[in-house]
Parts: sequence; C-alpha cells; structure tokens
Amino acid sequence: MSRSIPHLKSQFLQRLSEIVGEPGLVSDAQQKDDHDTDWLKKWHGRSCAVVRPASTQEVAQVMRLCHETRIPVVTQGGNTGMSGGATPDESGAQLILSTSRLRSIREVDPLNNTITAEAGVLLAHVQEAAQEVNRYFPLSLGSEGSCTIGGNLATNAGGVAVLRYGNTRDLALGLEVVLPDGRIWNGLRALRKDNTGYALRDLFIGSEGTLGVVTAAVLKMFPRPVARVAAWVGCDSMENLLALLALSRDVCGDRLVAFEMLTQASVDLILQHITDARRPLENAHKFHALVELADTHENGLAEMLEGTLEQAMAAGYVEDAAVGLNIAQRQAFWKIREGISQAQVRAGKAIKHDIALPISKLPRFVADADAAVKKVKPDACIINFGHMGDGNLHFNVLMPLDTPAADMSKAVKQLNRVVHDLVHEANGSISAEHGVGQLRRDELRNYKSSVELDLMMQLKQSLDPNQIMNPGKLL
Ligand code: FAD
Ligand code: 2HG
Ligand code: ZN
Repeated sequence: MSRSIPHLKSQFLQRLSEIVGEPGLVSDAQQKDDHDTDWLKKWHGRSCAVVRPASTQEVAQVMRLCHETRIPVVTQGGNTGMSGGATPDESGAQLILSTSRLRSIREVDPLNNTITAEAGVLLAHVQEAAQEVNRYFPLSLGSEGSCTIGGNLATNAGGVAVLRYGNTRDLALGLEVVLPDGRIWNGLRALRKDNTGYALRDLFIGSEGTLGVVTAAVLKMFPRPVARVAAWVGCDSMENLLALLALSRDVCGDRLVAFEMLTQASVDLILQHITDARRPLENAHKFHALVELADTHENGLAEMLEGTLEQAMAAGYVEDAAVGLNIAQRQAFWKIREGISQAQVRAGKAIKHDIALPISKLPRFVADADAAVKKVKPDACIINFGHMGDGNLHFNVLMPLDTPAADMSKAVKQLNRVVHDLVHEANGSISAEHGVGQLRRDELRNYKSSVELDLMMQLKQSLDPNQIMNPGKLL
C-alpha cells in the first residue's frame, strides 16, 4: 500500500529540520504568511514550508532533498520583487527557500576593489561595507533597506545609478550557485578578465530563481564619490527633457549619475500620499526630472550643474529648476522620487509596465502610448515615471482601489496589449528591471521569437530537468 500524502509531507519536513535545525524552519503562522505573500499584496500563495538554511552546504543539502523528492523550490530574498517571482503557487506543494540566514560578508578587498557577500545580505549592508573601506557600491534602489544581493542578481535589478554604473549584471564578477540537484558551482572568481569558456555567471544573473540558488557573489567596488549635487527640473515636453539629458551628458560626462523622470500626475500622486514630501517647484510642469552629479572630489561640481541648467534654459529646454546643494535638499528631492511606489499602493491598483526603449525613441513612444491608452480608457490615470537616462519607464496605469477583480483582469489584458505592442514595434523590452516573474510570463511568450524561447527552454531543461526551480515563473 502506498504512503499517504500527509505522511510524505511530515517525512519531508522531518528531513528538512534535520538539515537546518529548529531556527532554520519558520513555524510562526504570521511569519509564514508574510513569506507566502508579496510586498504589493498582489500575489498570495501557500507554501508547504519556509526553510532558512544558514550556509551554502545547508542549501546544497536542501536542494538534494528536493531533487530526490521532486519538491518545487521558490527561492526568496527580501521579498520586495514587483513581478510575483518569489511567491509560491496556491497548491501547498512548493517550498520557500529563504536566504535570510545567508547574511555574512565573506571578504572585502579594497585593493582588488571587490566585496564577496552571501546572497541574503541586504543591499544597504553591501553599500555600508564598501563605505567602511572608503569604496562605493553603486547599486541603489528604493528598496535597498530590505532587498538582498541575491534577489538583485536574480532579477538583474537596475535602479537609479544604471546610467553611470550599469545594472547588477555589470557589478558582479563571480557567483556561487547551488544547482537544482544540490551540486555547488563555485564560480567566486574576483577577476575582471576570464575567458575560460561559456559565461555561466551571466546565465544565472537575471534567471529569477529558475536555474539555481545563488548563495554568494563577488561584487565590484568603485572609488567613493564625496561630492554630490542634484537639481529638480521642470520641462514642457519629453523632447526637451531628452535635449537636457543629452546636454547634461555632453557637459558633465561620467559625473552624471542619475537622470530620473516623472510626469506631473506622478508628482501630484506623491504629494498627495507621502507625508513630508514637499512640492519641488512652484508651478506645474508636464514633465519633471531629478538630475544628480557625483564626483570623487569637490572641484566645481555645483557650478557645472548650474552652468548646464543655464545653458538648457537659454536653449528653451527647461522651464524651471531648483538646485539642491546640501544633503537635506538632495534628500528632499529623492524623498519625492522614491515615494512613488508607496503612493501608488495607497492610491489604487497599478497596472505596471516596466519597459525599456532606445532613449531616442522615448518622446514618440510616450505620445503614442498616452493616446493609445486613452483610446481604450478615456479616463485612465497614467502614472509614467522612471529611469529616463537608461530608457526605462514605468508606464503604469492606476485603477481605483475598489476595482472588481474581473474588471481589473480585463483592463490588464487590454492595456498590456496596447502598451506592449508599441514597445515591441519600437524594438524595446517589456521587462526592463523588475523581472518577468508570474506577472509577465504570458506576455513574454507573445513577444519573444520562437528561436529565443526555444533556446531558453533548452537551457532550463538541461540545468533543471525535473523542473523544480520556481515553476510558473519566467518561462
Ligand atoms: P525577492 O523579491 O525575494 O525575489 C525576486 C526574484 O529573485 C524571485 O524570482 C526569486 O525567486 C529570485 N531570488 C531571490 N533571491 C535569489 C537567490 N539567492 N538565488 C536565486 N534566485 C533568487 N527594482 C529595480 O530593479 N529598480 C528599482 O528602482 C526598484 N525600486 C524598488 C522600490 C521599491 C519601494 C520596491 C518595493 C521594489 C523596488 N524594486 C526595484 C524591485 C525589487 O526591490 C528588486 O527586484 C530586487 O532586486 C528584489 O530583491 P529581493 O531580495 O527582494 O528579491
Ligand atoms: C522605481 O523605479 C521602482 O521606483 C518601482 O522600480 C516602480 O512602482 C513601480 O512601478
Ligand atoms: Zn525602477
């Protein structure tokens, strides 16, 4: 007679607890609920358990057990992802593997400009560790106090300094990964040149937990900027904003570290919902930008920004600008910019589009997408903002909080189609920095060529033949 499912489950849990001990299994119902639900409270799953291994060896043992028992694994870092990638399905059959006990910084090497951190280290802690040796780790996101370096690598996170330093992929030199069968791949090489075959590291970066569990990484550090100035700018068109971006790059070169865009509707939403956010400019402007320069020495940074803005005003690109010279003024600008996700949560249900286009095509796209969305929904509340310097917009549409689920899913389908079709026509990407997760899985199939999908599926099949790594996500 075969053994019952509850019996198998309790046997599985018993073996898990033998590997990780009592602190390695989440037993509190509220805590388990928090792991089963995402940050946006949009996806609610039900895992069979939440396991928190404390070392790479323990992750490997957990993975060997899951390989043997065919239990699907959802790796979870800080659970701040925006695409439902870290939330299990509702079957009660998937195991959450949380990296919250993989928290050590294994090495800081200021001469090699590298830092080796375990996957569960918070992004803010990596930044601090670099600062302690007078270096700089440039990845910067609104969620940096809660997201983990493993999650950043798994989603290839972008953020607000990509323009100068690149995405997470550009900041990683080596990885340590536990494979779906429990083998450990030690690719923790701290090298800037290494052409010894296929770029396995890059396969795991951006793979959203579908190919293996990242347990540690070697990351690049940079010279620490000691001078920073920022400006809040108002413009009447995307074309003028683009001209300001081009001028800023010409004049300031690599000192230009951030160029973030927000529409007036986005700024209004933040002012309405985020306490302490102060109006940055006196009057309304169709488009706003937060521009930041940084350098490793003080020399004339403020004058450079002011000179750029004067030129831009003389050319008619800019309607108004406020320069933030001290920390408090700069922080006030960033408070506005970084309040946008929370403001959306408070104000409604967002239909999120995380898109990338060639920067030169942004003005045309925004005009076309605005018109196309308004054609489908004349009263649509478009919240368009993002990392303009990288060509990455969050072209979101906010629906009222009480929108019934059926209306919501109809609107998602309609608006995804019009927005993503325009992105595709412009040779853009429908998933720029937040990952595909479960949110864009079907959309991906609409836009990737069969050749590309086929290659991705073959890679997945060869690394994860039992399909236990984050099923239902990405592919
Ligand atoms: P999780 O949410 O836990 O997981 C995300 C995905 O990675 C899942 O698929 C999960 O399975 C996988 N994963 C996690 N850890 C591992 C691991 N060790 N090995 C393998 N797979 C793993 N994102 C940006 O790119 N730019 C932004 O500017 C930005 N701003 C944000 C602002 C706010 C306020 C919030 C809440 C989120 C923001 N995000 C942004 C989204 C999010 O913070 C990032 O996607 C982040 O990289 C996720 O990290 P995490 O540790 O929370 O990962
Ligand atoms: C940002 O750029 C984040 O602030 C979040 O990527 C985007 O809330 C969003 O849609
Ligand atoms: Zn973003």
